[in-house]
Amino acid sequence: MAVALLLGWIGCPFVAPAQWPAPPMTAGQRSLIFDTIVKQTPRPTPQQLAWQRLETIAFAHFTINTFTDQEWGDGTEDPKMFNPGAFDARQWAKACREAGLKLIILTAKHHDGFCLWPSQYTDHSVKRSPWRGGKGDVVKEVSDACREFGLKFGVYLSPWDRHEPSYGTPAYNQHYLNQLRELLTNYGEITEVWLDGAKGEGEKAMVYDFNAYWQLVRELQPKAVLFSDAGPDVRWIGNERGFAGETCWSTVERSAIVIGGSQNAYLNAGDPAGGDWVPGECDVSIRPGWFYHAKEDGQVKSLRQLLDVYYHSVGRNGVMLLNIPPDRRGLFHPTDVARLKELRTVLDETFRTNLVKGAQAKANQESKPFNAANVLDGNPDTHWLLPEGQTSGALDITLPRPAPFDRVLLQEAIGLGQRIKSFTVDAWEGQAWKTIARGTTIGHKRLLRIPPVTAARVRVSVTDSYGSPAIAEVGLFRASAREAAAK
Ligand code: FUL
Repeated sequence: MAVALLLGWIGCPFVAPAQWPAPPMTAGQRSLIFDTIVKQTPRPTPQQLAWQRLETIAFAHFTINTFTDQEWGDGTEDPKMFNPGAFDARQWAKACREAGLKLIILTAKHHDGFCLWPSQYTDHSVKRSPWRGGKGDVVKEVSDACREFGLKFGVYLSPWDRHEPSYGTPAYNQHYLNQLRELLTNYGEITEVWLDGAKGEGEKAMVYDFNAYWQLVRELQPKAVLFSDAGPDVRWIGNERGFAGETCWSTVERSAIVIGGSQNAYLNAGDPAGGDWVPGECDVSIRPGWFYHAKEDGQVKSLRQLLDVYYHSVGRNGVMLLNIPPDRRGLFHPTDVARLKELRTVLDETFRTNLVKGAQAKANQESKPFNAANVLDGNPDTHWLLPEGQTSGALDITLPRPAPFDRVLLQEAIGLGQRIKSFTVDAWEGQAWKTIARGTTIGHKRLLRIPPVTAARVRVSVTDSYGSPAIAEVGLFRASAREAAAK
C-alpha cells in the first residue's frame, strides 16, 4: 500500500529525480522510494528523457573519405585532398531543421584520424588542407549553424585511429582525452557524444579507457548523453538499418555488453531484467554508404524505405539517427534534401490530426489524478495508472463520431520506467470487439500501421506488465494519401 501511494506520488505529474525534492516527504518515505522504485526499476535521467523526445536526429559523415571515395580511410591520406569548395554548414542545418531532425552529430574524427577541427594534438587535420587557407574549422561552422537554426549539436570521435602513432599504446588514451577536451570545451553545448566500437580485423590492439572518456564528458558537458554499444546513456540498436526490435526494452544489463562485441540481438531487443536504463538509437544512412559517393546518387533511400525506418525506430521506442553525407562541395546533395522534405511532409500530414480530439476515455479502474482522460491530453507527462499490484487493465475511448484510421500511437509514461510487456487494441464493430493491433513493448512511443478501420470506440488493453502499467498517450491517425502511395 505504501508503495502504491508512493508510486502515485511520483506518478503525476511526472517529476524527474533530479528535480526532487518536490512536495515534502519524510526521510523514511524518501528512502522507501529510492529502495523500492528507483533502484529496482531503472528510469531515465532528465537528459535521457529529453534525448528520447528528440525522436529524429541527423548524422553527418564527412571527412577525407568524401574525397578519396572510401568508407574507411587508412590514415595515410594527404590532408591536401580535403577541399570542399562550396562548404556551407548552414545548408545542412536548414535542411535538417526543415526535416524535423533536431540534432546533428558530426564525424569530427573518423577511423582515418583526420580531424575536422584544428586540433593542437595532431597535424592530420583541416590545418594542413587548402580549405579556407588552412584556417577553417568544420566543427565550429557546423556547431554555429546548428545554433543558428535551433538544432542541437553532437560529436563523433572515433576511438579507433589509424593515423595516430600512439594508437595501440596506453599513451593513446591521453591523446584521445586531449582531443575530446578540445571538442567539449570549444564548441558550446554538446548534446551527444558518439563512441563508435568499430575496428578492422588484424588492426593494432588497444585497450581503451572508456571510463576515463566518459568521466571527462560528465565533467565538461554534464548535460550530454553518451552513446556506445554499452551506453552509458544511449545504446546502439544492434544493426545499421535503423530498425529497433519488435520488442524493444530501454533497459539492458550494461555489464553484459562488450563495446565492439557482437551482442546485436541483445542490443536490438534490450532486456526487461536489465538494471540499467539505456534506450536504443537506430542509426542508418540515407544512402548505401555512410560517406558520400557520387556513384550512389541514384541509390538514395526511397520515401517508403525512410518511412519504414521511421516506424521501426521512433515507432518502436527508439530514436532515429539518419545519416546524410555531405558531398565533395561540402553540401547535402539535392536528391537527399528533397527526400528529407518528402519524409517530413508526409509525417506531418499523417500525424497532424489526432482523431481522439474531443473523445472521452474511461477505464474500469481509475483514481485521480491518474484518470484515463490523461491519455488524451497530448501531454506525455500525465498518465493513466493502474493501482499497484495490478498488471493488466483496459481503457475505452469513445470518439465523437465514427472515424476511419490506420495508425495507432501508444506512449508509456517512461518517467516511471518501462513496464508494459504486452497489449492489444480493439475496435467496436457494432456487435463485438475486434482486435485490430497487438504487440509487446510500448516504451516512449509505439506506432502501429494497421489495415484501415472505421470505428467510434476503441479499447486499449494492457495484457501484461512488470508492475502497474502507466499509459501517457493514445492516438489514432489516418495515413495521408501520399504516405499510402509512397514507393
Ligand atoms: C561504424 C563505422 O565503422 C562506420 O564507418 C560508420 O561511422 C558507422 C556509423 O559506425 O561502426
